[in-house]
This record gives sequence, C-alpha cells and structure tokens, in this order.
Amino acid sequence: MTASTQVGIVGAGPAGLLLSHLLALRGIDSIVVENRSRAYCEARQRAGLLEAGTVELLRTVGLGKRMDAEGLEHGGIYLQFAGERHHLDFRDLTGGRWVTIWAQTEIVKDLIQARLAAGAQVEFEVSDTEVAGLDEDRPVLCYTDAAGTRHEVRCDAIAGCDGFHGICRDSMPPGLIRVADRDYPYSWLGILATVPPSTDELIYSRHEDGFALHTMRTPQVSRLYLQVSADEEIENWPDDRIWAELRHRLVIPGWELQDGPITEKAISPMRSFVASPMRYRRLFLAGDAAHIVPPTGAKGLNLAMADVTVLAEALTSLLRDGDSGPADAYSDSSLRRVWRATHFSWWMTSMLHVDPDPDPFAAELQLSQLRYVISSRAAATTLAENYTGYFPLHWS
Ligand code: RFL
Ligand code: PHB
Repeated sequence: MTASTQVGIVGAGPAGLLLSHLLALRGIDSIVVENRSRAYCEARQRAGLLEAGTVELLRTVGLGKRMDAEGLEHGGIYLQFAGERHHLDFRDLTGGRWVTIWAQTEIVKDLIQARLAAGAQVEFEVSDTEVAGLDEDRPVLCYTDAAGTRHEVRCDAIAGCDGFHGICRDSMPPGLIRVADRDYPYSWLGILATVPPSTDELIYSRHEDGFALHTMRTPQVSRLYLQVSADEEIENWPDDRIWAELRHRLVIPGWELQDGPITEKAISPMRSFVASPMRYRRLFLAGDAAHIVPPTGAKGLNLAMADVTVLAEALTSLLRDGDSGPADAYSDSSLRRVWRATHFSWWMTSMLHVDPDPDPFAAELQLSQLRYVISSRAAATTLAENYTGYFPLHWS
C-alpha cells in the first residue's frame, strides 16, 4: 500500500505523540507508527517530574486539564547527606519557579486520546519499520501494520522519535553522527508502591552505602529508587530487602518511611549519550533517539518535549512557509539545551552516588559540594534554576 503525508513520525512515546499534536495545531498532517501496543505505551513506568516550562506548554496546547486537577506542584526538594536533611526552596531561589509531579504514563494517555479523538492516524503494533530515500526530497516511511500489510508512506519530512533503541539514528549515513557518551558504574532499582508518600517533596539522599530517592506519583502512590551495582539483578531484591535498604538510606531522626505493597520493580542502567547532528536532510531526531541522560536530574522527558516543540515550529516554517531557516537551526539550538541538561544530570549524579571502588578523595569532594549547595545561595540557585528548567520554551 502506498500513501503520502506531510510528516512521518516513528515512535508513540511522549516526543512522537506531542509532535503530532503540535503539528496538527499548525494544520500539518502526520502519521505516527509505533511497534508496541497502545496498552504497553500507556503503562510503561518512567518519568514523573515536569519542569515549569513543560507544564505551561501542556496547558497552552490543551493538554493541561487532568494535569492541573491531579498533578502535584512542588516548590522545592530535600537534599540529604551526612545524616541530615536540608530543604531547597526553588520559588525563593528562582523568583517563583516550581516543578510538577505528573506521570509520563498520564501524559501519554492524554496524548493518545487527543490524537485519536482528532482523527489522527496512529498505528500501534507495527513491525519492520524502515526509513528510506533520505537523499530525496520526499523520503519514505515503511512499516508492516498489525494485520500484516506492508505500507510505504511518502513524507515531506520524517521525525525519528523512536527512543534510544530505535532505527532512525542508525539510518543516517555512516560517519555522519558523532557520539559523546558516558556509562556510570551503577544502576537504579525503581519501585512503585501503593502507599501514601512519606514526604511532601522529593528527597535526594546521598548515603555512604549508596544513593536513594523518594518521589511519588499521587497522594496514594509512592515511587522510590535505590542505587544498585551496574550488573545487579532484580531477583536479588525481594520486597523486604528493598524496603529495609530504602529505610537505611533515607531515615533521619524523627522521620519514618511508610511501606506498602510493591506493584512494579525494575532496574535501569545509568548513561549519558548525545548524538549530533540531530538531522540529516529531511530526517530529524528528537528525544531519547538523539540523547539520554541519567535520571538524577529528571531531564529526559522534559528534553524530549522541548525538542519537539522546537521541531514543530521548524517543520511548520519549512512545510507551510517554505522557510528552511528554523529547520537548519534545529540541531544546534536543541543541542545547546541538551548539553546544559547533560551537564546538570552528570553533576547531580556525580554528587549523589557512591563510587563502587572506595575513593575517600571523591567522597570528600561530594560532601564538600553538598555542603556548599545548602550553604551558598549562589550554589543553591544554580541547582534550582537548572532543575526547574534553564531554557524557556516558546509556543504561541
Ligand atoms: P520513548 O519514551 O522511549 O519513546 C520511543 C517510542 O518509540 C517506539 N519505537 C518504535 N516504534 C516504531 N518502530 C520502531 N522501530 C521503534 N523503535 C522504538 C518505542 O516503543 C517507544 O514507544 O522516547 P521519547 O518519546 O523520546 O521520550 C523520552 C522519555 O521517555 C525519557 O527521556 C524519560 O522517561 C526519562 N526519565 C525521566 N525524564 C524526566 O524528564 N523526568 C523524570 O523524572 C524521569 N525519570 C526517566 C525517569 C527514565 C527512566 N528510565 C526507565 C530510563 C526515570 C526512569 C527510571
Ligand atoms: C520520578 O518521579 O520518577 C523521578 C523524579 C525525579 C528524578 C527522577 C525520577 O530525579
């Protein structure tokens, strides 16, 4: 089957779905192809923390209703080390900026519902996705649909929003992409538990036995993470052991961690990865397809949504007005934001995690940096302005 559209989008994660939504607001047609099922995309547990700019964007484009009713606005975080907990007040430090807890699963549900309600073509459970004809003016997106029919869709542009393991990045000509990356010598074990959070705002704890983070999803559901070794296996972590280790790394006098049934647990590696450029002719990469950050800075989802906000404007100029300037600037301008977030995520990760090889020098540097962050307004402001989102997003 052959067809044509303006923008072919690979991947129905937050990047691909939001891009399709934003393009529709500008009157541009797209198709989204996704190799997983709708149910899988809506249930995949991942990010939960949105920068103020991401929240405002979602409101502006008509996706803020449930987020405004059910999201949890936080004006700061707790930083814990050497057995003490300290509060950083983002509103005070940044002139009023904040963050919101609103799960990626909920954003994806709202986006899928909005796209389908608008009559958009979103194809789930496709296979053998390919992008071809990249040296022509109209590249082709090929896929086999859930019923087994092969499709070729001619596009004015293709957006690779297919995550870190997708096919679009590797479809670029050999030698074009430069990669800068870093693997960290530890992983995160994350759980979702049916128990009210034991804290009003997130707790980032550097403990001599490893990092721990207490975050949340709703007033009834907690999300917590533990630093574990890079080759750790989830079978080694029965629920009792997880709660005992969380308690050990998070406890301070006068505070208790409530536990409850664990409904989900998984281990994720920690990695920084930046591919550049994010474009070859009419193929554009966005989100995790182009870059990965370790989750300590809570930047991955925010970066994915920022990329496609810039890309939607660039594609609108290119396809509606015939102006290629913003498309030509897309990679460089996105990479400036990406590298700021990459540095911030690396810095937060390095400051809070314990090296598996004992290193007293590194440990003292971490503690000194943490003492500096909680005692110097300038240092605290650096953390706060990066955490709440340093680069403003523009969408009118
Ligand atoms: P996604 O979400 O990976 O979506 C890509 C989609 O493409 C599909 N796909 C294909 N479809 C068709 N054909 C192919 N050949 C395909 N190959 C792949 C996939 O099935 C998938 O549906 O990428 P996107 O849209 O760029 O979104 C990125 C975010 O998901 C990611 O950056 C965040 O989840 C990262 N992250 C966090 N980010 C934050 O901003 N704040 C956080 O608090 C935060 N916490 C986290 C996180 C990531 C985590 N993990 C598990 C990596 C916490 C964790 C534990
Ligand atoms: C989350 O809520 O899953 C979360 C929050 C902050 C982080 C990482 C993950 O730094």
